[in-house]
Amino acid sequence: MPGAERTPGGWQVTWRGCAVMGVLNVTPDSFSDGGRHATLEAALGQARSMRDAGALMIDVGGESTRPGADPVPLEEELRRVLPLIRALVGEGVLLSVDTMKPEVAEAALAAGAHLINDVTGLRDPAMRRVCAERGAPACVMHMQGEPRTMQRSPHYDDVVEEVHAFLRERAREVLAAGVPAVLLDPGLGFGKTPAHNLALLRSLEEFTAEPHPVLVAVSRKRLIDTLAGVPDPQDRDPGTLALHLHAARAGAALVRAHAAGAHVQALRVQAALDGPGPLEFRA
Ligand code: HH2
Repeated sequence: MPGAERTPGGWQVTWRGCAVMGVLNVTPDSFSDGGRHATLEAALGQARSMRDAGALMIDVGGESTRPGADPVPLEEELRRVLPLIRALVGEGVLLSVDTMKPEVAEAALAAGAHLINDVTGLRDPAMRRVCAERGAPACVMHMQGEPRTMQRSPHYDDVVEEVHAFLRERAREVLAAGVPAVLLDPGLGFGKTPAHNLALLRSLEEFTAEPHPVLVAVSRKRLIDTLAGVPDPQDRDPGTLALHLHAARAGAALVRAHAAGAHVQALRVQAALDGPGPLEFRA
């Protein structure tokens, strides 16, 4: 599993194998965990349990990106995420913040968060500037269109080639703006049909061959319903695990998951199976 070490200069993350980014949405309307962490205590409890289960980092989000979600005003998003970020930074948790707003990114990084996860791929130059000035790495995700309308009629001539070209170009642009490091994410479910998502999952090696770590995030998404007939997002963790284990074997550095503990366990077992040497274990 990758290691994260706190050094006097900050966190040092070694991307070796695949790690877990635990999802923590403090929103009333996220598609699978909306309303579950409405109080600071509930959110902290969930974050601590994911950390204790071995998640490398926690991804805090205060605005749902599901298709058709209503935009959240800046003040409201800040009100949702900042107290939680401050508390978790105080507990030494490695923190990513899922936001599309440069103002939220700025406040989150000023409060001690470590990474910005922007589903718009840092297309706003102000977002690139904030990350660069604060010396924060960023996750660059591909999305066709906008969250509200992205699932209406996504179209690609060659989804793998187009998403790959977008990520390569955007990574170049973000790094050129002075952002110290990027993670790349094909953005499964963001302006993509089930066939597009499957094509990307089957071609992940093309992305993981890039010099940047790759994040894969299909946790509880509708693709699992399409593939296995699971209408309730709460019931989709087994399908999520199957897809994320596949992603890990294809070289993903990070999987974003609601069921963080189950992922840590499954990834450890898979890593032991795939490891080069004789299995070492305590009897
Ligand atoms: N998916 C969601 C949110 N953030 N970030 C990245 N990098 N990649 C993703 O695929 C991704 C993401 C959607 O999932 P969730 O947070 O569970 O739901 P909601 O957006 O409704 O809060």
